[in-house]
Amino acid sequence: MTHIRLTMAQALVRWLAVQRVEVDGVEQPYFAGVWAIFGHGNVAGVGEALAEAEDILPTYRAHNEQGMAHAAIAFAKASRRQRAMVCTTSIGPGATNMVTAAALAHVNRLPVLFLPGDIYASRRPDPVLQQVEDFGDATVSANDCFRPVSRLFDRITRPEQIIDALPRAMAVLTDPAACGPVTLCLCQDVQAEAYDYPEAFFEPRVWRQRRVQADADELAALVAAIRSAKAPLIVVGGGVLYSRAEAELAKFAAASGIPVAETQAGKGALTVDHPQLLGGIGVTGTSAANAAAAAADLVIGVGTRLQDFTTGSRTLFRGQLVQVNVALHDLAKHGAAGVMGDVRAVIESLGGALAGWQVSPAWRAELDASKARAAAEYETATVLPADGALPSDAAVVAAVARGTAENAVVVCAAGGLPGELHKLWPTRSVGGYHVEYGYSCMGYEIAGGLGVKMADPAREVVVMVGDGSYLMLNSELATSVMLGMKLIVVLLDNRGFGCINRLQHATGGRPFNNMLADSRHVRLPDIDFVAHAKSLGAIAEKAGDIAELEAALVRAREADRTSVIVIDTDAALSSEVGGHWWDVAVPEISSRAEVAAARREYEARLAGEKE
Ligand SMILES: Cc1ncc(C[n+]2csc(CCOP(=O)(O)OP(=O)(O)O)c2C)c(N)n1
Ligand SMILES: [Mg+2]
Repeated sequence: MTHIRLTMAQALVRWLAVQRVEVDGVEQPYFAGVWAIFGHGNVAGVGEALAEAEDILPTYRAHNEQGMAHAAIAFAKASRRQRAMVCTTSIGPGATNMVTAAALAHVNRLPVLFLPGDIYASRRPDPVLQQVEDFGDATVSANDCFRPVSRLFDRITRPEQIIDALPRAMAVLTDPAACGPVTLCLCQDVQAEAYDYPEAFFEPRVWRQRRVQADADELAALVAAIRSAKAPLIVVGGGVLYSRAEAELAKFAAASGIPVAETQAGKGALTVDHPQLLGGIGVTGTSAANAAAAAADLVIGVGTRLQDFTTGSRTLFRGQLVQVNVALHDLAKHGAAGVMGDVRAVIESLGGALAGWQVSPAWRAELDASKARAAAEYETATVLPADGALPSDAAVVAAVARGTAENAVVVCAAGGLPGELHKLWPTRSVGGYHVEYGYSCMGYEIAGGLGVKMADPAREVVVMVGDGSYLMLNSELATSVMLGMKLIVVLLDNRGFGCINRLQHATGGRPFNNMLADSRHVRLPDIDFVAHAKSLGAIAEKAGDIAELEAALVRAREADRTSVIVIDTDAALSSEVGGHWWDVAVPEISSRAEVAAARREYEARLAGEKE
């Protein structure tokens, strides 16, 4: 057996570069590149290896480790988990800056390979700069923070360990059920240590999406349940997109007449013109989808993890629940019956078994009526403001939808916008909706938009972001300019945390610490977002109203680089239409009568006395 003498970091990089993936008959590298912010913990080891390998594995520099990890994760989500990126950092703060992003990837089940530097395996210089010393456990480092938010965690303390660790990492990243973040902590000294690696270790390997076929009995039970259902409903989650099952879903829904409601992660699988699509479901759902959910005697969850926004904190579904999912973890949730299997494989089987079967005309008529009502509600929700009044977020959402390309992808994550988008955004092309609502992490938007653009530079990417989220993490705006990855960013400035302010009001609280004006201050900041965005290299302008926004969108679409359009919106407004109750616990004791009243209402809800 021939051996090649390389440092651990060199071997690692060489191995990553030859991992390939086959998607629809086309083979390409699985890792699209490496995001890197160097420090003493990775510059000499991993940094040297990446510089040598620039031709086979591109390296990208970012401004913030969390931001670059958001870009990597968004890349994987937009690539429907077929491809991923790597993130390498120094030890200590650089590494722990990625922990929030690791949690985001974990919740959303998205693949990303984290390579944080780690303390010396030899302990020679202990405590090395930035080492978090544990008084009682010498094996602990700051990177242990990644453990609960990694699907696979490993610490490389000897160079030959990667021969075992890397294939295991790939197996997790590419498995539909186990998929999520993998963290390999790279001890600083070990990165630089040489070893005689077998040449065969660096043979290119092609990974393919595994499609688990359904168990015959589980499938037969679901077919029987559908046949005897009077009012069946499909709830689609992100699994539909990751399984690339959108065409099969569209066909099955059309043929059977079973209506489809979508979660935040599942939105984007069907386009707005699909006759069976009822729109978003749950707390931020449309009235059509939620009426169907309440009336359904059979709810079929397809590739969804049933988080509380989907189920209205478990108060929305009344019928029998069946979970179609490739992950065991999701199958028995909320007392559901399970069909384990790849979503596409299961839908194909259902289509075959139910050929010729259709929902009853009564259920179809009920759905058509509620769809017509929801269409009218859309017009009310997105109405233009009266002269001189600030627009609602909903009016801005509708204008952005009108003013962007058919192939545009809208990107969002936190604030009031995800709710408005879930209800109102008309998906015009598959994958055109990218809202991270598993972790709903403020600061995902711009960095995430960058990752979405990198996944498919031919698509227009429009990032919708609140002032709060923008201020929390905006620095990858400069990276988007630097890399020529053009974004259209629409920044809705309502001068504070508008959605939490509304939630505070709804739970009886007084306006406190959410809007800037309600927060402790000596001078109210009047933040010039246009100047800020310009300072990072973007084109920026302020739109005074919806008409100006539409004109600015035309300019932004023609521009040669990232543009930021700022528009003031009314913090008090959110769409009244649709929606469902959300369990947010209200204090049992308070000096405020409003809180006491909200508590009484909350208890009535919990007791099921109030709908
Ligand atoms: C990292 C992070 N911190 C806190 C929250 C809780 N949170 C959700 S929305 C929000 C306010 C967002 O403000 P902004 O982006 O201006 O949107 P708006 O609510 O005004 O629409 C907060 C603080 C969060 N989701 N993520
Ligand atoms: Mg705001």
